[in-house]
Amino acid sequence: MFISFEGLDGSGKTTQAQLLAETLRSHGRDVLFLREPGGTEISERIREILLDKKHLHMTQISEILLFSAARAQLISEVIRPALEKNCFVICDRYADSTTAYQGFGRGLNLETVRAINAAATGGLWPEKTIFLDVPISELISRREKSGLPLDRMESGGLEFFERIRQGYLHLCKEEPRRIVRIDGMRSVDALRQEIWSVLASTFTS
Ligand code: T5A
Repeated sequence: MFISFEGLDGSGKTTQAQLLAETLRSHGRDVLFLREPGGTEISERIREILLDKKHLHMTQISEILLFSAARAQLISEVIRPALEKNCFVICDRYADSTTAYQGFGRGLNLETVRAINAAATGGLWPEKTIFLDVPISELISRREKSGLPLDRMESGGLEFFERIRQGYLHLCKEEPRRIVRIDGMRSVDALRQEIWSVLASTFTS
């Protein structure tokens, strides 16, 4: 089974994706936890290029092709082989990030984004996607508390992130059976429980 987590930077996806992986392991399941971009030698090298603030001049088409190249490599080397062994694959971001960030955020033509996603994924999509929805004001406050510097993608500005959030909401409406919006303004434990109950029916069906 393939499950992805989506949301804006700092929305708590990684925390929840890791908790889900731990819970599934405690139920005796084989689980592979991955983050995008990354997860193979080639994909990790592409990640460094994409997040490096030295590369502020990267063109939008280079950006989408690099995210997609990292994904194609991860699917071929890691995700498909794991799914063939009946492993649970939990991915912190997947191709919905490309639609939200490069399509809605950067403003690339959505048909072009769709075609690139189709080529990179070869039609492989998660059974369920959890979208953790958190207001941008809360994300800014979490980021300030963390004291961490912004990477290249995080330097896009407030309007960029508002467009991305609208993109995710659009995707939730377009694919309501796959993508589940969860209000991320709750405690880590309350979210963990809600996500588990949302996914429980998927695990047993
Ligand atoms: N990108 C990626 C694209 O543009 N296109 C693509 O196709 C893909 C795949 C990746 C960047 O690349 C972009 C999106 C990104 O900008 P990244 O470094 O991998 O960047 O970072 P993110 O995926 O954005 O993840 P982050 O690690 O920054 O944030 P998360 O995973 O959303 O959040 P998390 O769990 O690390 O939590 C963030 C902070 O909030 C706290 C945590 O303790 C942590 O400090 N927190 C909570 N606080 C209050 N309440 C809760 N419920 C909380 N849950 C967590």
